[in-house]
Amino acid sequence: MSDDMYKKLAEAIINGEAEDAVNLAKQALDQKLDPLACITNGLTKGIQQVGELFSSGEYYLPELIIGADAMKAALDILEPALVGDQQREVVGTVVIGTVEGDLHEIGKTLVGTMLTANGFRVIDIGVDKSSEEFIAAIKDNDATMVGASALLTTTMLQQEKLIEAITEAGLRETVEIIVGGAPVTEKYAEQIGADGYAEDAISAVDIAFRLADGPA
Ligand code: B1M
Repeated sequence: MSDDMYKKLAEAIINGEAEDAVNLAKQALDQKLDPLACITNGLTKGIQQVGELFSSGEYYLPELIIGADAMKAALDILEPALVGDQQREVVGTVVIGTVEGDLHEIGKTLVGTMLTANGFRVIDIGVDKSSEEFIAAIKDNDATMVGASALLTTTMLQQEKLIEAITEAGLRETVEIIVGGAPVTEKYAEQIGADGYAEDAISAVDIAFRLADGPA
């Protein structure tokens, strides 16, 4: 039953059918399916397929936008179910955002939701955020961790600039920095001096817990 639902969710995203995606997401919750599995095996598979169709020239920008909007609509239903209503002790405060020049928000938001679900206080500053905006949010919220997402090979370079700016602002010893996003690799993260790299939202939580004990 769950495989069938994942397939339908993926198809709704590929076809850019937001209403279908929302109805399926609601059905999935009614059927007590695991919301994270629905996101990972259904919605994410669908949007990856949209990306491939875009790369191969079968889809153009409008289809990319429509697919992403359908995914966001379904995530609005599924993400609250990930967080639940449990009250926990705050593990740490994380400022999370997508770097300057980059408008991709879905993966960053999912990482933020999973961190929230696991007891972190998450300050999501949004997309296309400059180093100065990250730094202001760190200071305003006494953050102990920063998460920077980048989805483009061009904008991943901003992650390095962000780390440099945090160092110049005298905050490098007070915050742990995690980077991620489709083009980012563990090697790149090491090269630019990040404290952690995560390839998906679940490993982002693992890394955040590992780093939560405090700056190295
Ligand atoms: Co864009 N886009 N896009 N896009 N888009 C990609 C990234 C691309 C790979 C598509 C392709 O060509 N196959 C390609 C990048 C090529 C490259 O640089 N190598 C691309 C391009 C080219 C572009 C434009 C330049 C297109 C154009 O205008 N001609 C343009 C750039 C705009 C800009 O940012 N300045 C553009 C625009 C867009 C939309 C706005 C239409 C839309 C985003 C809408 C939105 O977010 N509101 C969009 C989409 C949807 C995609 C694809 C299809 C899907 C991205 C996504 O949401 N994935 C994408 C193709 C792909 O990735 N396969 C593509 C689902 C999400 C759950 O996964 O974001 O990878 P992801 O996040 C994962 C992990 O990466 C990780 O965990 C997440 C959850 O598992 N992760 C982190 C992410 N951030 C993390 C942070 C962490 C840790 C882990 O720590 C802090």
